[in-house]
Amino acid sequence: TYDDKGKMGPFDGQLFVGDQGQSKIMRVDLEKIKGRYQGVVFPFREGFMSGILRLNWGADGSMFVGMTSRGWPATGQQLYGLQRLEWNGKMPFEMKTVKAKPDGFEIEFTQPVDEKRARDVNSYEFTSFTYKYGHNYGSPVINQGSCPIRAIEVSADKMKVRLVVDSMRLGYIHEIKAAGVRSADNFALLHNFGYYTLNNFPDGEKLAVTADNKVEKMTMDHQHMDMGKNIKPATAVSVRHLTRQPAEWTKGAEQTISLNPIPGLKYNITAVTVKAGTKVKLTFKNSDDMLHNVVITVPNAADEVGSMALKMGLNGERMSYVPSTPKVLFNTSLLQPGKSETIYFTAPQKAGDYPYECTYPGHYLVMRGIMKVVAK
Ligand SMILES: [Cu+2]
Repeated sequence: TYDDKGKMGPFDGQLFVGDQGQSKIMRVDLEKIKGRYQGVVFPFREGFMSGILRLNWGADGSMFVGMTSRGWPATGQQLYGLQRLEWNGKMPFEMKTVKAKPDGFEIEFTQPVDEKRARDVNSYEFTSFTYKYGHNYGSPVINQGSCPIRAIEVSADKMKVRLVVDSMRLGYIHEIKAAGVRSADNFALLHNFGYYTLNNFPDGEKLAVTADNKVEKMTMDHQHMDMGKNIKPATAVSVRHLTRQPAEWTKGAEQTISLNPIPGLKYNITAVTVKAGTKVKLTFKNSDDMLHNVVITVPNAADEVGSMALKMGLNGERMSYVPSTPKVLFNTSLLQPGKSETIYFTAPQKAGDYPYECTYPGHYLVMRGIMKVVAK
């Protein structure tokens, strides 16, 4: 639904889109370049009670949010719901919009920015990517590439930042992170990322790169980025993810667990008991039409690990959405529909309830179970 009278404050003319599965509302700003629409999407409001289906304006300018999770599970745990969203009149510090430029982007903010931080190349990160489209559910992210920033200029009123950006690609989505930008009052952004889909470059003047606006990431950051690329994906062999039976298990596994997804974002088994120290063989067969994994955590860590996975963003899929934290004990790879994987592990020595969950974004709140470890 469009905001046509500034009902949500600074976002007059923008489009709000509800998401059923993730129970959140996104904010979209479009521009027409050479006859074709393109634009940017930001997170707007999260944490609704059920799956969002319909947004509509009330006579008082508030937004009515109609919800259900019947037939498809949602992050909001209620079966159905109706909530009302109202602007409290306070100006949030947000990226109001992002516009394409012939040589980069211009970010407009809702409040004046701190100039020093806004001029700092380390305040931003730009990455382009696309999706591999196909008949299976859940297209993977492919062809990621970084977009180095060459120049930054802050407008006189401090409301806009113009960036000269390399390696922008037509037909690609550009992730725009501005985590380091602060308002003049030193507030962080309420949401510090957005996604711009570039169909055409606009005409217009390019920004001349001068000694004054030129920027370059320090060598140190390049090293960081390279190190990031060399991080072993979670599919590499580790104790957490052994896909071959250990040689010392001469008598084989002592217990076998077979998991598969069932409709409604669930596992076929939601509770399993193992004795402490048991040699376990766990097979996960992804018989579903979307991507899933199995991640076993230490007791009471399911929510924390699930939300860490959610924050992995573009790196998530490469890492099977398994965050690097000691709270993850064992995990399978992220499995494409129709694929199957077996992992081998020794059950913890300490008795307790060890959760297992799918950490694919949006699944962990519902797709989970408990591995109960009992004393031998
Ligand atoms: Cu899943």
